[in-house]
Amino acid sequence: VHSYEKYNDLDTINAWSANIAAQNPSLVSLSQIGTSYQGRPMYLLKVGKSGTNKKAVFIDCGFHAREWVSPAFCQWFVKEAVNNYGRDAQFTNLLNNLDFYVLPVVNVDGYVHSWTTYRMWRKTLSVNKNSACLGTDLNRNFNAGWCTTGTSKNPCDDTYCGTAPESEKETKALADFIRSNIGSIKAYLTIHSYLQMLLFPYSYTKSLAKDHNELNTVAKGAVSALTSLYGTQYTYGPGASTIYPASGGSDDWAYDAGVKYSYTFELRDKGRYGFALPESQIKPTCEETMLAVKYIANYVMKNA
Ligand code: 0X9
Ligand code: ZN
Ligand code: ZN
Repeated sequence: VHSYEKYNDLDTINAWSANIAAQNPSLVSLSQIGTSYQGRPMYLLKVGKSGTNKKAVFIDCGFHAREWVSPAFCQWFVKEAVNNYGRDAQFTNLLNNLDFYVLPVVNVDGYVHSWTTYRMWRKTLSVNKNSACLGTDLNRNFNAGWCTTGTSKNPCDDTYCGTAPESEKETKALADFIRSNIGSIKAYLTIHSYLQMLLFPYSYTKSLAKDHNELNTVAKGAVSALTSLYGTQYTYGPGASTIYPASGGSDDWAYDAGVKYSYTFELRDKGRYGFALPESQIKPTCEETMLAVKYIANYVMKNA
């Protein structure tokens, strides 16, 4: 049975997605953007009041299988949208003026594997030629300095970049969706854990992004909104200098594809529990993260 304050398995998340769309037809719609290596559907929720020429914010969760608080946040976000529409003026305004594309679990095969077989799994589950090791790191598989730094060419490593950019079906499905909607998507938010960081391009190079100053200012505002709730400390900055240089990431790719407001969240905590964040922290983590996401969305609504 589904709960916003527990970790839900993939079947429960998929059933929840279908339900929340069916219960809120004027606000939420469900589609499928692709199919995983093992044949699982990749579902996408579109959240917003219908309108013409709306700008959109794309949010994905569950890139890395073991980062369970990430899919929990995507579910929380959709719940808050549905519950606050028509009640909270700020959220109503956001949903009237923007569409949010929410992809609750990108790495569906990996997520299932982290539930059934190995809790600390990260990658996909695709078979690698001439290797007994499975999977590619989806966040090293995008066409952004692909396989040049902070990544591995060894299929047995957790940061294996794959055989080519977008070699993974999941990467291709996500990139195809963004390319198809590049005219409307103004922000790309990808939710990971853990380390309490808000990162923006670049990670594949130490060069600063053309929009560095604006991205930094927006990050600062988003982090201060987040911290205002419970005092949770976040650091922010370009990926390469804030976390580590690493190429092939979706944030850098989306930015170079033309999505200016491109951010990676690394949610709680800073390592005490790490990926095994207790369920008691789902609610506070999601509530504080909502403030940062709404801050960015408001900025995009007014400035993009
Ligand atoms: O290394 C990653 O993919 C992310 N950290 S995680 O611990 N969740 O794996 C950080 C991604 C930052 N952005 C890029 N490297 N492009
Ligand atoms: Zn991650
Ligand atoms: Zn709330």
